[in-house]
Amino acid sequence: MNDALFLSNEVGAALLAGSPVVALESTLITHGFPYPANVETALAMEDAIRAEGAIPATIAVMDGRIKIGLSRDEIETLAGLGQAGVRKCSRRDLPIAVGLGQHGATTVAGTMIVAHMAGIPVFATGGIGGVHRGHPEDISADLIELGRTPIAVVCAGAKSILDLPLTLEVLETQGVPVLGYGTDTLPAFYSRSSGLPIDQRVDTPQQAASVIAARDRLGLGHGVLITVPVPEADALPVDEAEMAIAQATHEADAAGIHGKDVTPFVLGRVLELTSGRSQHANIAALVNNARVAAQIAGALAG
Ligand code: PSU
Ligand code: MN
Repeated sequence: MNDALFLSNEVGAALLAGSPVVALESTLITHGFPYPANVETALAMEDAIRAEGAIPATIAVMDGRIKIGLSRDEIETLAGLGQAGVRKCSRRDLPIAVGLGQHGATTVAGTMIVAHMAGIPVFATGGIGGVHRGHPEDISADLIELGRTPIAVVCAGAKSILDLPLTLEVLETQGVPVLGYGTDTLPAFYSRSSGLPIDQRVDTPQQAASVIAARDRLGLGHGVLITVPVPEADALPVDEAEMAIAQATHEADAAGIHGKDVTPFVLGRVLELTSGRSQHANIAALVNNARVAAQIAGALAG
């Protein structure tokens, strides 16, 4: 294996044994949530994966070393460093963080790259990046990575801070199948449906695993997006989410925020504007996605 990678003993042993492993990102710890919700959510996702009989592998760069399977202490350390002390790492950022011995939190794109290097085919997160509202030139590196790296990403769709129709267009261009897990429409993260059609509904972990396995049999090197609606009881009313998102996006434009800072800024403002209610839906989606990802990893391994 690549000598920049440092696997925890537990993750190394699980991969050797062919047991199910689920990769997790670290940007949501440093840039997605405030403390202590970030640590609690990261650990709750790990617990949900273990409860399904799989092993969690949270990924980050620590002092230039790519760690796969962070300890609880390492998760606390990253959370303590926060946005200011940790580089947000998509594809372009990984060589900088590794080469210069920095700390890095992996985004969806960054986590996919590392998971693929380590041989972990399934990854759970909350929302993927996409095309930003009003800024069709701002296309998240997540979408391009999905087009070139064979990892299954289990998510709750994308937040409607993004332009969801344009995001689906880019995914189509990139050749990424978008599956709806128990749904016929694209989930809109805080709410269960955006009303937009996905490519195919699947209803079981086995069906999702069959699509992933067929992608490999065909030698197609792209990602698969598996979208899972937030649990009904935890969804945020659409009006409330929409109002907060519209205002936060407007503020980001007015403040001239751009590049990799847009997503953390908008997510932070939505949290404040909904008095933390968005956080409840967010955490519920993350934990649910971790559980579904573990089931799919189990079906793939079995
Ligand atoms: N969307 C969310 N929560 C997040 C992110 C996106 O709802 O925490 C993070 C993920 O790590 C994602 C990244 O990969 O933001 C996308 O950033 P950008 O839009 O700059 O590509
Ligand atoms: Mn962007």
